Amino acid sequence: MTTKSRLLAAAAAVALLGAGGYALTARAASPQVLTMYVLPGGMGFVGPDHLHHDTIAPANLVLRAGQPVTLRVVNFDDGMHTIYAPGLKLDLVIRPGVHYKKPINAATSDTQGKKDPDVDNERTIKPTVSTVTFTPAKAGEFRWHCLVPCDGGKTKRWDMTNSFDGPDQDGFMAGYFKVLPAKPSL
Ligand SMILES: [Cu+2]
Repeated sequence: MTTKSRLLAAAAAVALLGAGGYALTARAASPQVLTMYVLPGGMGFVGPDHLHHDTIAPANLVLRAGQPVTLRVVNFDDGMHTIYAPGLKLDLVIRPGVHYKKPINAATSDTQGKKDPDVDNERTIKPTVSTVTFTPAKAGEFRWHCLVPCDGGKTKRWDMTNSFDGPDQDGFMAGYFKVLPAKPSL
């Protein structure tokens, strides 16, 4: 960097600081990033039937009206899911995790007589990340749920049965976005 360009850079920095109000506004507009995880049956939470179920966690998130948010959903399941919240005009399709060939390892449980086909199957899944960025328009409580009939097999799609407040089980394939009122402008 030449002396002249250093001076120019310093002048630019001073100009930015001088426009303090604008700089603050620009920073506030960058999206809040929140991560949710999709856990397949064998890794998911335990339901009242004492079985592990497909789970999206955390199921409940706090957002702010007018504040952009990027949802990152990391899917460790080989199935597709969705985060559908019509009140927020949100319909995120969560791409399935991808199977890969597991190297044979004498220390893994499948060589020790503890065969659990579900768990062995799940250990060979490379997670995928699906993202969506949106800005909640108004404060309130918005329920989401998964539109894909999931949680099959021995758990008999219990996740897909109704909670007290809507379709699918809260804390497994349903939850809430709590949107706080917009921050008053400075
Ligand atoms: Cu689902």
